[in-house]
Amino acid sequence: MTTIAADPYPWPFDGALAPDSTALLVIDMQADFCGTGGYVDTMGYDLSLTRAPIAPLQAVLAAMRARDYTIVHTREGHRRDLSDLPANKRWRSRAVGAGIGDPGPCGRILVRDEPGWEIIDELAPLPDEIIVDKPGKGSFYATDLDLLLRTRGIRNLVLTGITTDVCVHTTMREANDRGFECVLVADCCAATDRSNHEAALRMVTMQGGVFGAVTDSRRLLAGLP
Ligand code: C5J
Repeated sequence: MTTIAADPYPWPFDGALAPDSTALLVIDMQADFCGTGGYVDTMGYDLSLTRAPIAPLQAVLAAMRARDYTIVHTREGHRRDLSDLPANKRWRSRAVGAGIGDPGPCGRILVRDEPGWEIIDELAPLPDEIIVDKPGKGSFYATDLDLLLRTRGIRNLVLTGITTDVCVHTTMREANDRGFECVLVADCCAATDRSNHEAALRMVTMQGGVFGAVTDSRRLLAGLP
């Protein structure tokens, strides 16, 4: 049995933690979510919250790269002609002064190939790592992520990134319904509101781990085979 310490159970449930069946998901660590002048900054949220996972994530990335785990990065963003941007998503973002598709200090907000859409330098993907571009909050919706994971025989997912309560949670729920065994790494995630982050972690652990389990980088690094 190979597991890591997690709540509410040692993860994964079947003790089958191994690099060939486990992937690290690094969700939306883009300038728009944790960089100065990006989407989250323009909405007026505290960037120190969404930047907090960077250092622990660097340690987890280094350890999992060294052990040959599959690494998947995601980017939320829209086509340059905005043909994949639902009208209500645009309307809501404009209502809070950070219109998706509109110009900002980091280029057009959440638009592909703009500076704000890029993954931050501190967590830049290596050339052989998978990058999944997604128009929505979940990483499975309108992407080939499910196909890529199943083709590699991945069954276990280690979830990190921002934001805990939105894109990370939506992805975890989608993955759990697809039968993937998920763990959320608490200090490698963050929300734009601390209590939302904490609530999102607690939700995972209800009902015996309704969406999987929660660990942290210390316990993950200590138990990683
Ligand atoms: C949001 C995300 N919060 N990456 N996106 O709009 O969580």
